[in-house]
Amino acid sequence: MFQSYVTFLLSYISLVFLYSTEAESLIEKEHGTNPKISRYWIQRYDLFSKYDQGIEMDEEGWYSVTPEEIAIKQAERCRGKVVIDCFSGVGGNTIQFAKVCSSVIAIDIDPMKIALAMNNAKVYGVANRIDFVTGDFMQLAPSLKGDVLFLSPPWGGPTYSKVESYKLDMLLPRDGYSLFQTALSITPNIIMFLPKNIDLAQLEELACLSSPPLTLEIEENSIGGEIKAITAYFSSNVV
Ligand code: MGP
Ligand code: SAH
Repeated sequence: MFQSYVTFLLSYISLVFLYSTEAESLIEKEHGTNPKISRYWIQRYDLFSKYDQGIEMDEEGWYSVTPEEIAIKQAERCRGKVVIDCFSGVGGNTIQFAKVCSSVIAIDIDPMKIALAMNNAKVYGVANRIDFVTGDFMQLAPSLKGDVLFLSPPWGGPTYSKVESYKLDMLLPRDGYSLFQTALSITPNIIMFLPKNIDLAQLEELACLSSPPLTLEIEENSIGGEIKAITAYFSSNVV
């Protein structure tokens, strides 16, 4: 009796094991061969070190998420503050803010992104430290209050790097000037995550939209020696 129970248990465990390895290799095959995803999937542990613990992505999430090492650095600058992540995506930045900030509001217009960000925040054990909001940042802005605004808007897809000099009016859902003016109505402490080919002179113009001009610090973000993006820190000296 005991022997047949053990045999049954062993067969059940091997079936579950076989099924899960098969499921994993199916996902690996799907992501590894999908031309839109494979180049990001190869970098999955740079994006989320806990990728294997249940991280979920969609296509836009794959090409937009802030690599973890960069998100940690950006979050460190906001330690102890109330941060609004205005374009949260699948949560690359939101999760790191939640670890060190006093509170985090994560906004995204796409309900699927909010669902993915919630799942991913659970993987990192920080979901209960985040207020998730599905909505349009531009419309929600008048009701928002926070110490720091983090803007990582859509850049128009992976083709952003085809132009020599990326202009602020190429950002979505509105041009960078309108986005920045809206952000300024909430706080002067604004962080923008932008393409590596952004026109730096235009960022100086943004700083001058405030009087006196905001201080502006530009940070080049690299992973393994390769420049990935640029972070612009605007502030009236609070950040
Ligand atoms: P990339 O240049 O598309 O990727 O984006 P990669 O792997 O550097 O390509 P390579 O083949 O040139 O090596 C670089 C980083 O920019 C990504 O990891 C994202 O963090 C960020 N990023 C890219 N896009 C298209 C967006 C976007 O639309 N919005 C935001 N917020 N970030 C983006
Ligand atoms: N920083 C994020 C990636 C953001 S990608 C991360 O690390 O995961 C940009 C996000 O902006 C997308 O998820 C898109 O759905 C969202 N978005 C686009 N228009 C928006 C709007 N008007 N208001 C709020 N979110 C918007």
